[in-house]
Amino acid sequence: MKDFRLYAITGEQFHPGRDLIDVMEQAILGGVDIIQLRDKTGSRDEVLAKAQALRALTRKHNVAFIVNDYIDIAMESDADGVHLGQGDLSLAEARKIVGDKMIGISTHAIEEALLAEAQGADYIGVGPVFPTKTKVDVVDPVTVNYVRQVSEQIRIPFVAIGGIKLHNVDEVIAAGATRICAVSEIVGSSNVKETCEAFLRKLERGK
Ligand code: 3NM
Repeated sequence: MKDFRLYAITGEQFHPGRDLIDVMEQAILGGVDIIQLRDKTGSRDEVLAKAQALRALTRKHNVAFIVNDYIDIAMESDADGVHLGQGDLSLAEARKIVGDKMIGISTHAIEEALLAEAQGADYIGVGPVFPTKTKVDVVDPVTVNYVRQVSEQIRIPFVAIGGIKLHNVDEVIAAGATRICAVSEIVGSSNVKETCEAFLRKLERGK
């Protein structure tokens, strides 16, 4: 698996009137090295079309591309991987379908993180660190304490997520995160590229 530092997830509700591909290209130009398509509202055909467009974009820039939830669309668009939630397909079933593509799993407690690692996840999401309105029906914030716990106990790559902004990311880095994911702070920014560059400067300093 190609490693990554700054992970951007799509969130079209945060950039009305701005084109998805343009916004994600700005994020890539700002240094994002992995992109996830997360679309909870579109039809399957719409999600597939977006996946194909993002696959072309990410290929052009040599950036990893992940599809949330839709394992079939991840395969059909030749994404680099799929991201699953706790309630989704089991890791063993997903692995049978995707082969050596990446599988990421959202975790909200150390037991889930340990299980995902034992079952062969390629990376885990760790969150929501702070309150977020982007993901509905998510658990209460896990705080930076969970980030610290994971950084001490988990060996596979993990990415901190949930309510992460430029003004609070230093705390997350101080707790041991070396990979950061944001939705609203990145794609809702009036200058997506500069926001990504600012996140990366903070990640660099935190090393
Ligand atoms: N997953 P924002 S939190 C997609 O904790 C997602 O698993 C989470 O959006 C998790 O950066 C989240 O706008 C939303 O808060 C993150």
